[in-house]
Amino acid sequence: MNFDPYFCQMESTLDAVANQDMLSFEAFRNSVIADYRMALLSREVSLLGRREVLTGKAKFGIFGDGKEVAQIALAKFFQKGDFRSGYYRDQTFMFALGVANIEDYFSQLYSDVYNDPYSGGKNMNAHFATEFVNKKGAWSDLVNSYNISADIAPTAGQMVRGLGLAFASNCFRSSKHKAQFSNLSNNGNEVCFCTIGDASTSEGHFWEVVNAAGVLQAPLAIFVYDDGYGISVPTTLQTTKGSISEALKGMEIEKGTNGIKIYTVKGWDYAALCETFEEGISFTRDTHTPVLFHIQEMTQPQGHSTSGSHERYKTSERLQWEREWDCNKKMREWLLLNELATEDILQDLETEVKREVRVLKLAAWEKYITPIKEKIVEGVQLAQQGLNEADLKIVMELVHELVHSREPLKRDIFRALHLVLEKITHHPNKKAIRDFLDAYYQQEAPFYSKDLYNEGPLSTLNVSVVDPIYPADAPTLNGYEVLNHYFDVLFEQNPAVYAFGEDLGNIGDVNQGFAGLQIKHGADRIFDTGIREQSIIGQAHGMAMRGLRPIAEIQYLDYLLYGLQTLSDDIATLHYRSNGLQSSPVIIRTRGHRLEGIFHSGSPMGVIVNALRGMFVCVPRNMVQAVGMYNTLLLGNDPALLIECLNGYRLKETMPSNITEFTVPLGKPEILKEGNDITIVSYGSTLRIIEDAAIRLNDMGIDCEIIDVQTLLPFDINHQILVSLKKTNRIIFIDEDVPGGGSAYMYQQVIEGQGGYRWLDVAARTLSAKSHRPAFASDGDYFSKPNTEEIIKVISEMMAE
Ligand SMILES: Cc1ncc(C[n+]2csc(CCOP(=O)(O)OP(=O)(O)O)c2C)c(N)n1
Ligand SMILES: [Mg+2]
Repeated sequence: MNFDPYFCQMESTLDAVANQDMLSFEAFRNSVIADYRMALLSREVSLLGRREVLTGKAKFGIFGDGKEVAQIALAKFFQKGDFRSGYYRDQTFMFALGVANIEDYFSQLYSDVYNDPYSGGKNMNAHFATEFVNKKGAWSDLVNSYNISADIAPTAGQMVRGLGLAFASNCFRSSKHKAQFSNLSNNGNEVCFCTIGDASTSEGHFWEVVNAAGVLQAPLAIFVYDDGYGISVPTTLQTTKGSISEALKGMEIEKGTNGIKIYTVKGWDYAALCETFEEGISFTRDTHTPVLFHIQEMTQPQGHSTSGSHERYKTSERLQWEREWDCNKKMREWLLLNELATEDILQDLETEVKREVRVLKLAAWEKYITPIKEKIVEGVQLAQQGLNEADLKIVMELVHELVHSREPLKRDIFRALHLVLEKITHHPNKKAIRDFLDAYYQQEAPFYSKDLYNEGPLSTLNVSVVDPIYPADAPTLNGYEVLNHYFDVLFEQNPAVYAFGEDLGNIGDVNQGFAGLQIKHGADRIFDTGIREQSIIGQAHGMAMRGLRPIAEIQYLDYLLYGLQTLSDDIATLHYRSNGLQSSPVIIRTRGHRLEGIFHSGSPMGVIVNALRGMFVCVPRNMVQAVGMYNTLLLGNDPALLIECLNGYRLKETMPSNITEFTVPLGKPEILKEGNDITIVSYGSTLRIIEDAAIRLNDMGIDCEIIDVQTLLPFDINHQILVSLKKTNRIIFIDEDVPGGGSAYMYQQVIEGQGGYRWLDVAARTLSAKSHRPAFASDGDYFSKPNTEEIIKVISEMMAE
C-alpha cells in the first residue's frame, strides 16, 4: 500500500471537486461536512445494528461499514430515473439517496412485517427496494424516481438483472415509440448502478455479464467494492492476479473496438471517488459504454457479518491496516488537513449522530415490539383467568419466559399458549384461548405468504377469457407457421414486446418461429445473443422490470438449468420479496420434452415446478394453445416459462383469426377426450402418445378420459380433474420426467390437494420416464420415455384390479 502521496494529491482533487460542482467554497464545505455526517450516521447504524443482533433483538445482521465514503460519492451521480442492482453493503448509498432511512432500516433488521418498507419483513436487513408498480399493477413514474431493484442474497445474482436494467435503456433509446414510454424512460439516459463485492466477481455471472455488456454496449456501471476478502477467503484465492481490474484488462474498450471502460480508485479517497465517478457515469450515460470501477482498499471494521469474527482469519497487521485506512477516519483527517472543519465541529457532529441513531433505533424497536407485548398481555390474561391455585401455578411456569423475555417473538406466544391448552385440558377459557390464537394467526400469517404472485387487477389469473375464432376458411398450417404469423402481428401491434436469444435474430430461431421477422421489425427488437442462458434470462428480467415485454428464448429446455438460479432466486421471488413493490412480467420461451438423446430430450418438470413457485409454468400441447397463453401472459404482470413441444412445429393446426386477441386461461385443464373408465392426466408432447394409446385401449373396451392440464403452475385452480375422477374412479398421471418428478407433483395436487383419494376404486398411479436421462435416437427414446405399449399395459392392469 502506498501511504505517502495521499495528502499531496488532495489539494488539486479538492479544487477539482469544488470547481466541477460550481459551488461556492462555503456551500462546498457544507456539503462535504454533510457527507461526512452521513458517513458517521451510517457507521453508527452498523455499530448499533450489530449490537442489536448480538443482544438477541435481531436474528442476523450484515452491514456497510468500511464502504461509506465511496457510496456517498456514487450517490451524487445517481440521478432520478437511474436503477440500482446491488448487494447487502449498500446502506450508505441508500441513506444518501434518501430512499432508505434509519428507522425503516432497523424495522427491517427486526423483521417487522408492519414497518419494513422494502420487503415487509420477508428479506434480511440491508435488502432494499423501491416501488416500480403501484397497487393497481401499473408502472410508476420511474423517470422521476430513484429505482432500487429488490436485493437478493446469492452473490453476483444481481449482475444479470443489472444487465437487463441497463439494456432497457438501449431499447428505449432506439425505440420508434418513445412517446408511449414517457413514464419509463427519458430517451434511454438511465444508468444501472450495479454493486458487487470483490470475491463475488469469481462467479460465472460476473464474467458472463461483463462480456455481454461489452458486446451490447449498455449503460451498466459496475462498482466492485474490494475489501480484500469474501468472508475469510482473500482476493489472492479469488481472482487471477489478485486484482479484478488487472484480470479484466482484455475487456477494455480501445479505439475501434467495443468493450468496457475500467477505472481504479481508492475507497477512502473522497475527492478522487467523486471525480472518478463523475467522469465514468456521465461517460456511460452519454455513450452507453459500460464502465467498471474497481474500488480498492476498502475495509470491514466489524468483519463480514454478525455470524463470525474476522479476528479468526485476518492477521493483526491486516487488522491494524484496516483501522488506519478506515474510510471515515481518512475523510476526517482530510477535512481537518484542508481546514474544512475543526476538531470541535467534528466532535460535536460525532456526538450528535450517535444520539440520533440511538433515538431512531429505539423508535423502530418500540414500533415492532409494542404490538407483540400487547398480545402477550392479552393472551396471558386469558390463560390465567378462572383457574384454581394449582393450575394457576402451572400456567405461571409455562408463560414465565414469555412474560419476562425482553425480545419475545410471536411464535413464543403460540408455543406458550398451546402448551397451556395441552397441559390444562379442562381450562375454563379453552375456547377463548383457541379463538385468540386463531385470530392472531390469521392476522399475522398473510404477511409471510402474500405477494408470491400479483394479486391486483393485473394478476394474470384475472385476464378475461377470449375464445379463438375459426372462420370457415381458417387456414391449416404447420405449428411453426402459426407462431411465425402470430409473432409478426404481435410485433406490429405491441411496441413493448422484444424477442431475443441464440439464433433467434438472423435465422429466426431454430424452428423458424421468427423467420423473416428481424428484417421486418428491426434488429433492435428481434435479435441474436451470445450463448449465455443465465444472462439472457437476466437481461429479459431487467427489461421486464422496467415495463417492457420481453420474450427471451432458451434454445432447448435442457439448457434452462444454466439460468435456473436467476429464475428461482430472482425472478420467482421478486414480487414476494419486494412485498408487491416490483413485478417482472418476463416470458421465457423454450422448447422441449422430446428430441434426441441425453441433452436434448429432458423434461425436468419436477425441478422446474418446485424451483419456480412465483412464476407460471405453461406446457401447451400445440402452438395454437401456446399463442393463446402468450396472449394471456402479455396482459398480466406475472413472470412465466412457456415450453413449446419440440415435436409439434411440423404438425398441422388450424389458425384462429383473432390471433393476438384470444386467450387461454391459466390453471384451467382441458378435456381432450371424454371417457368413463379412467382419467389420464398429462400435458405437452406426452398427450400424443396417450391419444394413440387411448385409441387402442378403446378397441380393447377401455374408455379413457384424457385431460391436458395446460399449466403446471398454477395447477387446476377449479378442481376440474376431481370432477373427472368422481366419474371414472381411476386415475393415472403420465409425463416424461423422472419417477417422482412432474407426475408425482400432479398426483399430490389431485390426490391430496383436491382430496381425490376419496374417489378411488384402485390405487392412483404415475407413469413417467426412467430415472436415467433419455438415451439417443428413436429406440433410446422408446426405452427411456413412457411409450404407447407401456401406457396400455399399466391402464389394462388398473382396469383389471
Ligand atoms: C451463491 C452464494 N454463495 C455463497 C454465499 C455466502 N456468502 C455471502 S457473502 C459471501 C462473501 C462475499 O464476499 P464479497 O463479494 O467480497 O463481498 P463482501 O461481503 O466482502 O462485501 C459469501 C461467500 C452467498 N450468499 N451466495
Ligand atoms: Mg469482499
